[in-house]
Amino acid sequence: MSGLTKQRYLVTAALPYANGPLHVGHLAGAYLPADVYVRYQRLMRREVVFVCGSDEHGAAITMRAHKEGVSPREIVDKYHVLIRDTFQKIGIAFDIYHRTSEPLHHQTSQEIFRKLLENGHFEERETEQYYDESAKQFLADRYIQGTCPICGNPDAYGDQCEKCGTSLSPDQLLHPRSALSGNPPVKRPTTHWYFKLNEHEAWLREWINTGRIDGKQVHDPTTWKAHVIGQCNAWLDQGLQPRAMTRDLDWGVDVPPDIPNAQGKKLYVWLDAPIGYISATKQWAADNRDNWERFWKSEDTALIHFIGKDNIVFHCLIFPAILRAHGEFILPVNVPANQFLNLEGAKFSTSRNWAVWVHEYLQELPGREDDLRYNLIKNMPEQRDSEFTWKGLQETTNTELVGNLGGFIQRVFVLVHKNYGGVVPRSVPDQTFRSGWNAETITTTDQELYQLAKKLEEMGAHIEHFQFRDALRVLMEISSAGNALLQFNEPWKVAQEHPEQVKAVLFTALQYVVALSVAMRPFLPFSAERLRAQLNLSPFADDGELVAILNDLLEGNAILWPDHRIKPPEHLFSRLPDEVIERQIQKLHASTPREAAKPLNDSRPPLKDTVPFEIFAQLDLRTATIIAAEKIEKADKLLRLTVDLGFETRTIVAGIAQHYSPEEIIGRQVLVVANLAPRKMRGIESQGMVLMAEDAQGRLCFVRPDENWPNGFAVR
Ligand code: B3M
Ligand code: ZN
Repeated sequence: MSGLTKQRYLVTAALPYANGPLHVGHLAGAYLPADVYVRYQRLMRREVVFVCGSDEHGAAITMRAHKEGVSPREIVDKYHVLIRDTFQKIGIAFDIYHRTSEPLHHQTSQEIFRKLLENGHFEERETEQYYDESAKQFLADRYIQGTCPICGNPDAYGDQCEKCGTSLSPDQLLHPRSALSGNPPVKRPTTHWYFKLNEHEAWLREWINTGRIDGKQVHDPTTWKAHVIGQCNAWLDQGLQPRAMTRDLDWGVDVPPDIPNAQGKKLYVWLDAPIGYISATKQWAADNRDNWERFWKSEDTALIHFIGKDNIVFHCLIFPAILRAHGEFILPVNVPANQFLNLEGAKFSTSRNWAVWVHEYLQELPGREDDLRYNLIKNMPEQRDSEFTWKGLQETTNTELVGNLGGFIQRVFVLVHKNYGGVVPRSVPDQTFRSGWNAETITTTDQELYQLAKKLEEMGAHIEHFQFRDALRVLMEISSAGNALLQFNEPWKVAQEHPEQVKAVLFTALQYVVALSVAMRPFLPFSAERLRAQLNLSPFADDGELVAILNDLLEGNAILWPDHRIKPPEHLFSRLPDEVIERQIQKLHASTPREAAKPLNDSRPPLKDTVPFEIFAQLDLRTATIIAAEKIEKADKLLRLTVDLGFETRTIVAGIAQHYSPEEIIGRQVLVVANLAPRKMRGIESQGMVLMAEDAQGRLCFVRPDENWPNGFAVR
């Protein structure tokens, strides 16, 4: 291709915010692909360092601390440990799992900030920003809530409406309020350092699309994913603007204090977080008596960022611009971002607890790390969004791991023990048998060894092109061919008449098993290690095992020799029973807030989070009377009501048709939420809401004044 062969690899995986546990969507998005890639490179004896760590700054952390009523420090300490341990238990083989709260990181970030400032890459700008007078602080976008101008959601955030997904700026919110106090914020002037991203637009466009900088080829764009390049170009086409790289906050990396006006200013989290990759490398180098600059300042290093698609602009445009503005650093040769994984037909949602938490999975399904890894790699959202389902996990485990892969290995072990007492047989050269790749083809062990090498190369090529699903498919094709080899030659039947042929078939099958044990390692590290032990081979050193067997196979050499003794058969995988899957499906549904009330003895719904009085006061509740009611065609739950508010009449669509007939409610007094954003239901605009009480069976009754009261008066 482009002759961009590199001497070493620096692989990064997005630094998770230390504000909550990991779910399987995170794994499939960035960590598993990175881990497969790194493990493969180690098996190819390539120098690779794999860094990650906790992202401990930013509103994600302080919001969580605010919610739990503890300090940001307590939050990051708790989740850093939980996440680090979870990664380790699911087999993500980082060389270092660092933290952005470490002094080394603060120092590194400050140095880079200073260099950018000295080189004239910032401009100081004064702008007006929202400030909470009672909390006495400026408000990050996330800390401003208000009504979404697009969908009317009253709880949209200053950066995004989570209901309709629109990204917003705080100024677009209607009726903004502070998430800290609930008060309307005021505008105050403040000064920040803006990185002149606009000055980098031209070379970024060239670099992304052609892989060239100043005419020099530094990456191969044909290996980049189309959706990554597409997203970058969409940003570039809108024109890049200067971006504020500092914030008024009290948690984060300080702007170096000797810089004028630094007082109270912190680095923007998206400036310091990617620098976390550099500080992690520095710490790794210090721990291993190595030189970090080999990895960040040498064109011989391939820097690769594994991330989810929501981080593309930061890793493909903003961070590269910062690295280049700094002047000493290399740029990534690829950013193989994944799309999103969904869960049982819906998006993962931390707030609704619609998630499969990895630490809980590890506890509740012990010993099934590889079952999960396999399923997630098979369904990895490489090119488009994909989905995790529990039934799917059961299917891949029982059919593909237990049935295909485990079944083949088990049969070989059993046959070798039955026929040869567990000792690898010595077969005569050129003995022929049917090939596992095609029943019609008569083959020899030599030809099969060559075929095996070709398949391993095919698998490796997919991994090098970030096609992990395809690589896994090729792995399973090797196992399927092994099964077919046994099926076509039936060594259990012909043992008596054709002992030489049986020897050759089982000898060949053993070579397949050894090849699988190595090829499984990137995807299924736990089972690969167990299989290695069963084969009575030394444990993995992750140091060129794959390239070693490839060289042997290509030279026509066996990779397991006659007279070697293997251990007795043991199952590598086990079936996932229905009960386990059913329990997990139930748990998932039971733990979402809406469902939570049902199965408990006390079937009253759980209390919602406390809200400040100011939020309650924003609701405009009024007395009203229903003056007309009618059924709505083809909507058997809805009634169309006309209510008199004293000063006007309104149409309200209410989901009460299964509880009340229109006739029985006309003339009834009710309470109405009068300032609810209008909503269309069945084509009718509903201009408010009638308050109802609901019991455990879902029955409804009206809430109303206890004596006849004039309409249109406030309820408080
Ligand atoms: N913590 C955002 C995220 O988890 C962020 C990634 C940082 S990578 C430098 O989506
Ligand atoms: Zn919205």
